[in-house]
Amino acid sequence: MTLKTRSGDLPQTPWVESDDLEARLARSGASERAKTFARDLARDGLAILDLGDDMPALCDEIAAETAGHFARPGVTRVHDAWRRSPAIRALATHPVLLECLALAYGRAPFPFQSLNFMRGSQQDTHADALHFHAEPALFMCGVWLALEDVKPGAGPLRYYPGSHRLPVLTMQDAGAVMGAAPSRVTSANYNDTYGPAMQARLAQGGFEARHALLKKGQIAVWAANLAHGGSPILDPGSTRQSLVVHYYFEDCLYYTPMLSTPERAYVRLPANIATGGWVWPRRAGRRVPVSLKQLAATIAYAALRRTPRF
Ligand SMILES: O=C(O)CCC(=O)C(=O)O
Repeated sequence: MTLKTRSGDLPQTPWVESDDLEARLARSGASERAKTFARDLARDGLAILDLGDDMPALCDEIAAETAGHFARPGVTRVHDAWRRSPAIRALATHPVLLECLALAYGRAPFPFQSLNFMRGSQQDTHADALHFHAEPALFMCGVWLALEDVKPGAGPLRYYPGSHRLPVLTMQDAGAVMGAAPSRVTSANYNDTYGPAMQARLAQGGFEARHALLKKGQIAVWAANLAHGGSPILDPGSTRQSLVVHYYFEDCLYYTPMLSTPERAYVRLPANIATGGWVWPRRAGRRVPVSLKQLAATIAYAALRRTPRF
């Protein structure tokens, strides 16, 4: 399968979000597995992928390479362990996964951050499009890997099939009063506004929750605007080891909607896990300026993540 790489030729809407997905698939020459993946993602906003017999061993490597983080008291979630975990980088850059994402979106994907969980996250229902979004819209997705079989009482990933087709919900849509400065966003105005507004939309649309009871080594990919979160942990002693990798796509403007106002996007300079460098945000093929403050914060964060912490 080939992708057009000249910026003017790139799709403005991910193929899975467009009406002519089938025509694209027919012309693609992609594998049946990749086509099924793209159709599932288009229909439900979440698709499950099996990458083969090597996956359980890769899961064990990821668990071993990140175990030290979780040995520290109270740590259940680790950001960006990929910088010191070859196994996370191997998963994030798996050629079949990248092929499937490229087919589904029509642009080349790149993994930009990782999160490891020891237990269920119990995270409130949200769409990633509030936290990481792009211009053109919806060129972002999440990849979730089960590092062990997920048990029903361990707080499985919960998602609402079809909810990715709803309009993107912003903090402003949810009724949050936002100032010009990013620091005005608080967990209180997030919890008081975004969470209830999301629940109201799902109830109004009649969306029903489904739980991703994946086997060790299986992957779920969700669309940027899919409503999802972590369900309650019913078995207090349970683990639910998992890895999330977030992806952006080439030649977009990357920003954090939660810290943006309608007048000013909080532009991001995402890492590229495949290269260890950064990907400059672009609009219509042209670089978009990133503030010195943002540049310094990005470099400082990356340096900190390289430091051995266990
Ligand atoms: O793993 C989970 O329980 C939820 C993860 C999640 O919502 C996210 O990474 O956006």
